[in-house]
Amino acid sequence: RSNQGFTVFFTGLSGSGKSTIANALMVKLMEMGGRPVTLLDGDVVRKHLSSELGFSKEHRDLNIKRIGYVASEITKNGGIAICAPIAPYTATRRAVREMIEQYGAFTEVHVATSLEECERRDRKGLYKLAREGKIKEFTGISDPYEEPTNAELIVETENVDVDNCAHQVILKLESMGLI
Ligand code: GGZ
Repeated sequence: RSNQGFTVFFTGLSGSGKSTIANALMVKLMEMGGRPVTLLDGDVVRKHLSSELGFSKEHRDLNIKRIGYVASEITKNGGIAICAPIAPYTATRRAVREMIEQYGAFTEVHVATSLEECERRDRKGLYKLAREGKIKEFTGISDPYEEPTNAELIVETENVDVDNCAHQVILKLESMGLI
């Protein structure tokens, strides 16, 4: 198996299941041993790396570029980076891809839970607040989400459990010769 570093970059709406799948993937990759695995989850990054940022296009882009930079350093050093932000803009995702592909592989995973389903679940009550106008610039409601067209993998979460979604990523990484 190869020793090159790589990044798995999840993108999808708030509440799509990115964090949950990313966590399950992290556990599976850690169990395999070998390279260190670093999870850069949206919430954690916003707390520790992007605490001054809001949700304007400029701030989202800066947030994603910071995540991309950290992931590129991990990838360069032979590690595994798992990123799980919304990353709503195609051009920004492409910029991160280009930064990381200088050093290793980049696998974009679209967690393609529909807006209807995310809003139906509304795990944190944010969609309700967004509909009421109490959260501005909310992705999918009052702010854009540009659907990926070149993701290495699209996972559906509506009839598939978390473990199965994470396993699909593992299979993709195996087929790419990365693990
Ligand atoms: C989108 C928002 C917003 C707005 C707060 N729009 O479900 P969550 O709570 O835990 O995940 C969302 C998270 C999005 O942060 P990211 O860093 O992933 O976004 S981006 O990639 O666009 O930089 C949500 C919460 O922050 N949240 N306000 N207006 N999500």
